Amino acid sequence: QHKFWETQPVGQFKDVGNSSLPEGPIEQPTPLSEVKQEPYNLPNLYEWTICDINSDEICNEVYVLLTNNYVEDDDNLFRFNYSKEFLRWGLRPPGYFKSWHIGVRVKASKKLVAFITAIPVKMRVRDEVVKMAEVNFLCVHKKLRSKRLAPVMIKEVTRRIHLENIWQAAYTAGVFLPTPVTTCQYWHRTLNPKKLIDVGFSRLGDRMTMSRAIKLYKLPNSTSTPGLRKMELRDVPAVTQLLKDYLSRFVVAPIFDDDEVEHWLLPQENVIESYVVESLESHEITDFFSFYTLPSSILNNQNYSTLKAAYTFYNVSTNTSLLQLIQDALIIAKQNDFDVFNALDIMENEPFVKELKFGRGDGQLYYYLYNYRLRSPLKPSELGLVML
Ligand code: NHW
Ligand code: EN5
Repeated sequence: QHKFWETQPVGQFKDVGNSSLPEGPIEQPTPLSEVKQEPYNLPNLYEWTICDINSDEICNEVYVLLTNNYVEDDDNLFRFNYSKEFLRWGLRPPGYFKSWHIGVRVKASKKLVAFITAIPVKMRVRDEVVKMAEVNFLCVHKKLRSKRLAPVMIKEVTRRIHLENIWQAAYTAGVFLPTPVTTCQYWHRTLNPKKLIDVGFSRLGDRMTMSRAIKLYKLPNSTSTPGLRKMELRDVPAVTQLLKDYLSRFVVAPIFDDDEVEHWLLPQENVIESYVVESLESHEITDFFSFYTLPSSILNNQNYSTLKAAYTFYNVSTNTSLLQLIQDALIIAKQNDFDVFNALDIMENEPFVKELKFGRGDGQLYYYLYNYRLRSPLKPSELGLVML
């Protein structure tokens, strides 16, 4: 059934519900000298390459591969269209390894036909802090699918992660594999109803007309939270502290230091936006929200070629209700011409998606850990991790 995944140190379907198995690593690390020193073999026509994302030319090759071959929705109407600046942001956090940006080229033509990446992250699972990799952007060109290239790529990224003495990983996928840590639901807040309906992203339900939809999703012209402003470099220590305290509530969550908060949250146009609430009296930072920009290509539409989507990232509320913060995020996203604002039902997101007129998506996102067993699956609300 899962000829590859059955061989890997992940929770197996046969063990689901067996709460007698211990929590923690499934297999122990081996001495680094015993990690395979040479790359795995690829089929003869192909070769490994390190994709130096700092190079404009190579970054563009990766961008083109993903733009044409990365994740689509169930009906193949949309395909994620990560921008080059976004890829640079997502792939170069503090301490990143360039050897973890792995490509496959056709030997003869040098055409880039497959890609997989990992970045380092400090993850907390209950009381244990574990150095992990986050694996993402696995992509095989459409013409090379179903040839068992993906397992080779996964083994190769695993080997390079092991060479850095890291033995656990986290990853997400829209497909169901052995065995999810949790299953999350996508929710979508319509900002531009006319376009979403025109491109098939959403439909007018029964007894809903276009003018009623436009009215239903209308938002105030300006934000309501006093002291709300864009995050600046000087806010980094306060935001790190808020995030540290907040993420400690979840069963699985990353641990970010100041450098990581600066990298992941400092605003970058068309990549990541963060807003803080600065108390008008004490000038303390009491709350913040953030969202990233991830457009999708619209496949086969006469009028539109891209859907501009915002995805909620990390939010912390202490003085301002989360509901009001996200309402302000929606207003800012609307002002910035986003068509839709997306969220998963992780962390404390479920109540606000229900209150703020998000609609349930047709996609789910499964979260996985590699070489780390949990006694039982988590609820989405026990998860404090967002992956790009
Ligand atoms: S999820 C997005 C993945 N990418 C896409 O969906 C893009 C469009 N699709 C493709 O490019 C975010 C291909 O269909 C891909 C599969 C490349 C997906 N995760 O080569 P074969 C991520 O990037 C298994 C894991 O013939 P293909 C996360 C499948 O179950 N496994 O298929 C990535 C089967 O194994 P099985 C996946 O269609 C996490 C085998 O691949 C998978 O030509 C990676 C078939 O291979 C997926 N999304 O190529 C794991 N999709 O056992 C990291 C399929 O069932 C693990 N498969 O026979 C951690 C490693 C690090 C550890 C460190 C200690
Ligand atoms: C890992 N980092 O399926 C990446 N998206 O719901 C891998 N649906 O956009 C993650 N099918 O429901 C892969 N509109 C998993 C995600 C793959 C992409 C995907 C879903 C998530 C999505 C949209 C469009 C569906 C188009 C037809 C959707 C309905 C929204 C509607 C708004 C108004 C109120 C009712 C709901």
